[in-house]
Amino acid sequence: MTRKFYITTPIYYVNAHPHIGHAYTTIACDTVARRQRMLGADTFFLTGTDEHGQKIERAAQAAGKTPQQFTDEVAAEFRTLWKRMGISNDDFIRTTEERHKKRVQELFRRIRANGFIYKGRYTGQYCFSDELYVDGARPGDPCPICSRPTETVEEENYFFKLSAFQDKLLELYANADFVRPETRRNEVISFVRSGLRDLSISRSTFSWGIPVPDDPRHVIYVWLDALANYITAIGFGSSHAGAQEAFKKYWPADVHMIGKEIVRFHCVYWPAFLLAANLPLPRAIVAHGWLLFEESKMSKSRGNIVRAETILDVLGADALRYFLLREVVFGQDGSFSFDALVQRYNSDLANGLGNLASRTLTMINRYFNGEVPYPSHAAARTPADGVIREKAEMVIAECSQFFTDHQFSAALESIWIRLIAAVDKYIVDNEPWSLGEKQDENSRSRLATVLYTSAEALRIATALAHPVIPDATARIWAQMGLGDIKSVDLNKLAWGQLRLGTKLNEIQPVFPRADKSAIERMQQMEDERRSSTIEEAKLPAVQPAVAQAPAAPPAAATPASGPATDNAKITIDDFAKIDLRVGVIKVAERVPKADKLLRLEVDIGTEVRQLVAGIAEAYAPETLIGRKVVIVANLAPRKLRGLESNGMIVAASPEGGKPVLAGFLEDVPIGARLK
Ligand code: ME8
Repeated sequence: MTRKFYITTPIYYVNAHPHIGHAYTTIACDTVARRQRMLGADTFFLTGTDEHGQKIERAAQAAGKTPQQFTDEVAAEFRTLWKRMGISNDDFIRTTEERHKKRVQELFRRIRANGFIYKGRYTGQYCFSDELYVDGARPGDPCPICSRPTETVEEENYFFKLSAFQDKLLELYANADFVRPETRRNEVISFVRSGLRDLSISRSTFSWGIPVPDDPRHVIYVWLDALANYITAIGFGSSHAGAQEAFKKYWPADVHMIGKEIVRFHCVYWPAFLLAANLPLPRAIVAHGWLLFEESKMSKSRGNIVRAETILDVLGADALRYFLLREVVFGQDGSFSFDALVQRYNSDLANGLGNLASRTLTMINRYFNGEVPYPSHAAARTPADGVIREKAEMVIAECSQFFTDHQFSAALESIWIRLIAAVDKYIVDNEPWSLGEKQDENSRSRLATVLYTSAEALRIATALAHPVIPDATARIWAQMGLGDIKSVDLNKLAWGQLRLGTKLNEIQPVFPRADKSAIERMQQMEDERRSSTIEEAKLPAVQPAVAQAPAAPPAAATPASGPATDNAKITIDDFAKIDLRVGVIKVAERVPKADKLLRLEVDIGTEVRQLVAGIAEAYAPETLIGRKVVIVANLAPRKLRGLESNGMIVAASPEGGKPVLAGFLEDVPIGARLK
C-alpha cells in the first residue's frame, strides 16, 4: 500500500501582505512535499489564510473595505505569490470558506458534547496582534510574544477545559519527536508544567468570525478556528463520503511546520482540542527560527519586510528558494541581505550547478555529437573517477538523512560542497578540453570516461536538488534528455543509471550570472515600496495620526477611514506610553538614491537624535534647519538605507497629498513633552 504523507504550513493572517518570512516556511514545506512525492508517498500539502478575528476586522476598517473584500484581496495575493514561487500545494484553505466554517462548528459541537466547554466570565489581558490571552497579566502589561501593550477584555465567554489536559500533554511530550527541535520542546514542557488555566474560546464584542453553534451572539476564538484548518481542509466534519475518505486517509498530519512564535498554540492548545474531540494527534510539530532583516525579526509591524516579488523579478524563484534553505540553519534565526543573496546566487547557482551543467553538456555536444558517451575500458580509468562515484553515493545517503531531519542547509551543503565542487575540480584536473583536441583512441576513451563521470554526477546532483530548486533542475533534466524530472524515484537513485547514448536536447544556461546592479535594483525596488506605502501597523487602533518615518503618509494607515469601535479606543495610560517631544532640526540632508528620504539630526533637549523621515518630496532639506517639530522619542530604532532612525517625526497625512509637519503657533522650549 502506498505510504501517505500530510504536511501543512501555518495559515497566514491576511492583515499583512505576504513577505519572505511567510515564503520561508512555505518553501520549506514545499521542499519536503516535493521530496516525499519523489519518494513515492501519496502526499498532501496544505497552506492557506487565516481571515477571522478582530485584528483582521480592524485592518479592513483601516483600509476602508469590508472584511470580505479585504480578505479576498489579500488571500489572492498569497495565492498568486505561491504560484509564482512554484509552490506545489494540493489545497489552499481560507477560513472564511463555507466548508471550513461548518466543520469548525462541528468540532466545537464535539468538544462541547464531550463535556470540555462551559460558559463563564473572562476578565483579563488580551493581545490583539497575536490573538493571545495573557494569563496573569495586569492592564498595560506587554504581550509575551510581540511586547505590544495588552488590552483589557471583559466579557461572558465559552471556556475550554484546558486544565484537564495538563498530564496528558506532558505524557505526549515524552515522545521527543512530537515537538522539534529540542529547545522548543523544553519550552513547551516548562510552560505546561507551570500550570494550565482554562481557555476562553469565544468572543462576543465583535462579529467577524464563525458563530458558536446554537449561540450566534458569540464567535469562536480565532485560534480554535484557525488551527482547525488542518482537519477541515481534508474533510473532517463533512457529510460527503469522498471528504470523509480523504480525512481518514491523510489525518493525522505527519508534519505541521511553523515559526517558533506560535509553538504554544500548536503544541499545547491544538493537541488539547484534538484530545477533547477524541481525534488522533499530529505526528510532529516542527518549529523553525526567524528570518531577520536589519537585525530584527522581519515583520509587517516593524516595517522591515522584504517582498518575495522583488527577488522573483530580478533573480527568479529558484534563487530565493535556494538562498533561504541554504543560508539559514533550520531551527535557528538567520539574516537576510541582498548582498548575501546575490553572492550565493553567483557562487552556488551560476558558477556552481549552472556552470557544471553547461560545461559538461556543451562538451558532450561538441565531442560526442550530443550523445552520452561510453565510460571507456579499464585502461582509460583513473582512481579519480572512482572517487567521484564514491562521493556521489555518499551524498545520496547523507542527503536522505539531512532532508528527513529538516536540515536543509546541511543537505544542500553536501550536494554543493561534496559533489558539485568535487566534480568541478575533477574536470579542471582532467582537462577534457585538452583531451578533446587529440584523436588517438586512448584520449578519446579517457575523454568519454571523464564526461560520463561528470554527467552522471550532474544527474545525481540535479535529482537531489530538485525539491529545492524545481524549475532549474527540471530544465537541466530535460536538456540531458531524461524527460520529466518529477517521475524520478528517489528511493532508487544510484550511480550508473545514466544510459549510454542518451541524446541531449538543446542546451541553455539556467542561471545567468548576476552583476552588482542586481543588488542595487532590488534594494531600490524595496526602498521605493517602503517610502511610497506606509505599512499599516498591525493594530491600527493605537497608531497616532503621524507620518511614520520614513514613509510618506497614505490614507490607509490612519484610523480616520473608518469609525473607531469602542474596542479601538485607548486609555490615557496607553497614550502616556508615547513620548512625544519638541525638537529642533539641526541637520537635514537627502539620503543618496532614496527620493523620499531625508536624514535629520534633531535636538530634543537632552540629546541630538538621528532620524530618517519620508518627507523629502514635501520639504527641501535647507528649509528645515532650525524648524521646531514634534517627534515620537521612544520608538524602537530601525535601520533604513543603512542609517539608524531613532524616533519618528509627526506629520499630518492628507489623503493623496504630501505630509505636513506638525508645529506650534506660540514659541515652545526644546525638549517639552506633549501630553
Ligand atoms: O501566526 N521569519 O499568522 P502569521 C520566519 N495566522 N518565519 C516567518 C516570519 C519571519 N520573519 N514571519 C512570518 C499566524 N513567518 C497565524 C497562524 S496557524 C493555524 C495560524 C512565518 O501571518 C512563520 O511560519 O503571523 C510564522 O509562524 C508564520 O509566518 C506566522 O504567520
